Order: sequence, then structure tokens, then C-alpha cells
Amino acid sequence: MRKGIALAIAATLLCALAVPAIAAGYKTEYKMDVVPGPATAWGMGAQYFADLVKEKSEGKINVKVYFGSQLSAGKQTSAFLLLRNGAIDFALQSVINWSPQVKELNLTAMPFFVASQPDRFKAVDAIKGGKSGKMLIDAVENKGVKFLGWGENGFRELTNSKRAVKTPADLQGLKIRVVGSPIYIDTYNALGANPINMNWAEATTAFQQGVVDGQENPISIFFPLKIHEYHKYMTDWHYVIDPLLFCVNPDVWKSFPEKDQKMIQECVDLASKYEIALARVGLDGDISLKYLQSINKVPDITDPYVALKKAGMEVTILTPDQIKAFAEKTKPVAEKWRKELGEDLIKAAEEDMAKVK
Ligand code: X2X
Repeated sequence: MRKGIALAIAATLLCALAVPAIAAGYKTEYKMDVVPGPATAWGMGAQYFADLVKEKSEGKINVKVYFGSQLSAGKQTSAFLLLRNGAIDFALQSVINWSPQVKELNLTAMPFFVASQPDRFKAVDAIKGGKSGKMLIDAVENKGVKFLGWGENGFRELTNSKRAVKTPADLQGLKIRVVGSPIYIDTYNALGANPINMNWAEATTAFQQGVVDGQENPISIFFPLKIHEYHKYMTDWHYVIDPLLFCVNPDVWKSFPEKDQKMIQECVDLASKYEIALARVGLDGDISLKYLQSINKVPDITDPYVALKKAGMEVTILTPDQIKAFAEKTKPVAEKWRKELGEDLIKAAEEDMAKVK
């Protein structure tokens, strides 16, 4: 009996001792979801965020980045639901992968919508910082995920192993791997290609085995992911862009005291600038390069075109007229998706982009 009481007292004391740690409310690890690997702009941006948070919280907040969609068992288009229900704490994710749940996020996947602007980077910045960007953020938050900041995967270019693609005729029948997002299937069907919906986690094996002929992704990703080993031909057409979103589960966010929230937001702001500069370096004149120099974080490759050509890729840069031929073919897709997304959002984006023309 006495032993029992002693044990109960000991247990109570232990609980009392444990309270401060629980009150501080930190998990031993916060899981962060990322699709590609650590050598990409996307992966490096997420890792930089995690490192900054660790440093500024003096080791108390430990964000661990899980690359390669590990947290969603490779299923990148299911990650939004896992973040919302708390299985994932933080994410740096692409609008494409969340567009099945948040339809507004298809905005920048409208074929040749942002790409048709005179300065494509200014145009996408105008969306991110404008009324349409706010509408995207609201759409994400209304679906139960807290937005912290923008990142960028980039304008998406085409690669394949069969032939140089210069006209829509060159694309006929090519098997192109795309993310499982309906607007991409529509776009490639309209272009006469054969779109194959596949997670990124399986894509490299599919390239190796020649199960598909091609794929589309931002140029900044090609070298780190060794696309040149599978595909000889690249077509530069910037037809769509996928911004990235730094987000957090709302309950996880609320669990942090205000001081931590402020610190985490500062880390997102720094990581966002760094990640976007990595995604754009060599593509936007010297703007991103200068920024990376100013923070002393210049990557090994500062001109992805040179790196890919050196690695043996044949790069076709389409002229504005050549791009028009592809845009013509995808007009019905753009019209269909205008209706799906609603005129309000499209008009807001057009107005945002018009301001920087
Ligand atoms: O799967 C892709 O193509 C990637 C890596 O770009 C995305 O996650 C959208």
C-alpha cells in the first residue's frame, strides 16, 4: 500500500517536472514536405528554412525536411490533405500538386497565360503580390492550411528523348509524363501528345526505362536531377509556371507563442527570397545572381543553359511566333479553364499583370 502511495507521489512529481516541456509545446520534430530532392532550388530553399529556424530558436524548433514526397508515400497530390489533418506540419509545395483540392491554384497552369506577358518574372511577381495572389492565399486558407510565403519552382520547359520539338507537329504522339492534374492532361491532349499521369517519385525510373518519351519541369531542376542523362532535347517555351507555397498546419501554427511565430515568419521571408533566386538564377538577367552574391550563397550552376548544353543537351529556344503556334492549339483549354476558375480570379490576375507591362 505504502509502496503504491510512494509510486503515485513519484509519478505526480515526474508529471510536474515534465510540465514545463509540455507547456512550451514543442514537438521533438516538425515534419516538412517537399517533392524533389535536396539539390534542387526547391529542396535547398526548404532546408535553408529548417536550418534558420533551428538556429534562431536555439535548437528548440526542429524542422526536418522530408524530400521525395516521403511523407505522402510518393503521392504528391495527396499531400495537401495530410498537411490539413496534421500528419504533415510544414510544407513547401507546388500549386500544381494542391490544385486537385484547391481549384484556384490552377491559375498559373493556364497554358501561355503568364508566359505571354512581356516580362514573365515581373508578371508572376505581380500575381503573387497582387489581388489575384491574395485570392489564391484565401482559397488555400479557406480549405484549412495556413499560408506563410511564396516560393517558386519555375516556368516549365519540355524535354524528351525522341526529337527536337519546334512545332506542335513535333509533339504528336510523344508520351509526356505530367503531374496528376487535369489541366495538364487537357493541355497535352490539345497539343496532340500522349500525356501520362505519374508521380515524380516514379518518374526517374520511367525515364530510365523509356516508359515515357518526355516530361516538363523548370530548367533549374534539370541539371540537379540529371534529366540530360535521359533526354537529349529541350524546348524552351515557358508555357506555365508553378509558384511554391510555404505553409503550415493551422493547429501547429497556433501552438507556437507569438514570439516564435514572428521568428518563423522571418525565416520564411529569408528562405523565400533565397529559394526564388535559386530558381531564377541565369534566367532573369543578373537580378537573382546579384542577390545570391549579396547573401554569399552563389550556387555551383549560375547558368542552367550552359550547364545543360555542356552535358550534351540540344536546347531549342522558341521564337515568339513559334510559341504562338502552340498557344493557338491550347486556346480551347484556356477557355475551358477560365470558366472553371471563374472570371473574377482571371480578371484580377490580368489586371495585376497589366500593371507591370
Ligand atoms: O512533379 C513535378 O513535376 C514537380 C516536381 O515539378 C512537382 O512537384 C510539381
